[in-house]
Amino acid sequence: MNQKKVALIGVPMDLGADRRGVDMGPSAMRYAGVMARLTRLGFHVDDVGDLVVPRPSGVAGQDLNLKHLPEVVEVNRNLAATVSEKVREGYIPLVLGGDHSIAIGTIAGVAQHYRNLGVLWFDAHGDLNTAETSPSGNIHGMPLAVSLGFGHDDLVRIGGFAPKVRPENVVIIGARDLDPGERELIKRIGLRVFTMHEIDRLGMSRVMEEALAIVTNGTDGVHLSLDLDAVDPHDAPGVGTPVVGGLTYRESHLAMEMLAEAGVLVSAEVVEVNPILDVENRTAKVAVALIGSAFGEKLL
Ligand code: HAR
Ligand code: MN
Ligand code: MN
Ligand code: MN
Repeated sequence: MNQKKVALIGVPMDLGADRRGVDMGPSAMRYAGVMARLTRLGFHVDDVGDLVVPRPSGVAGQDLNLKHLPEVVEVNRNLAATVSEKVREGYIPLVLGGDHSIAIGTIAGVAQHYRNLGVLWFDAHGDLNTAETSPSGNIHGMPLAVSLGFGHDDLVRIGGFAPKVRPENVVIIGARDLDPGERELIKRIGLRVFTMHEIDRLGMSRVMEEALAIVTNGTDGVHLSLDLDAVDPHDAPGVGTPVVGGLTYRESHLAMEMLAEAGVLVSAEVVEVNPILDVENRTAKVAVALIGSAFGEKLL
């Protein structure tokens, strides 16, 4: 039998965000036992280690409302190449962030092989800003826009083609903090966003049924982009931009369990874990537990 293989790729990057500390996310998730968790599920796990993240070169990109643009581009180019190589070798890449700007590189690498990629984007935020709409200039608020083909050319063209994904193959789940420009883009391109309001009304089970139907319709694989700030700060306090009113521990697990049952996952990233702001590594532990569920761990 062909054993399923997972490639762990750490990206200790925090230059896409204002608050320092998410660069320690990969260490925190390794410490919380991500390797053993996946091995126990029967996966062959290859930890390729951490990518090199350059020191910030001062104020480059500020004038464009794109903080640390050259560094973010460099890291994401390397990440795209690493992810693409691992997919070619038959691995499911699992990227440990790092701030959410690294989704640009992960998706660029995966989309090289899956030209009709579906994306499940769990987040309190939309990550649909461009330099023109961003209130902060932080690139971690932009990666989904970039993957859809909106934003600065240096970001959009990573991997040599654009867009990486189409709006009809993407859903956001858990949103509760959307900027005006993001709302406008969502309406313009018809992106399906399951806000907390819909999760409250329909329940996570129905939301995931609908979300999975969308991301598997006419696609050749599904990418999971899991921002830990989708989870309520009560359960995941160690994130840079917490927003009250998020997913409960069980709602987030149910979502991952249903994703695993669908059997469509081809790549994943887990981002925005900030050990500096955490309480006894709680958020990294939640992250690793959710990874377990997404990769097939069952309660019985
Ligand atoms: N929307 C805000 C901005 O663009 C905040 C985005 C922030 N944070 C994240 N990404 N963690 O999901 O600056
Ligand atoms: Mn995010
Ligand atoms: Mn977020
Ligand atoms: Mn609780």
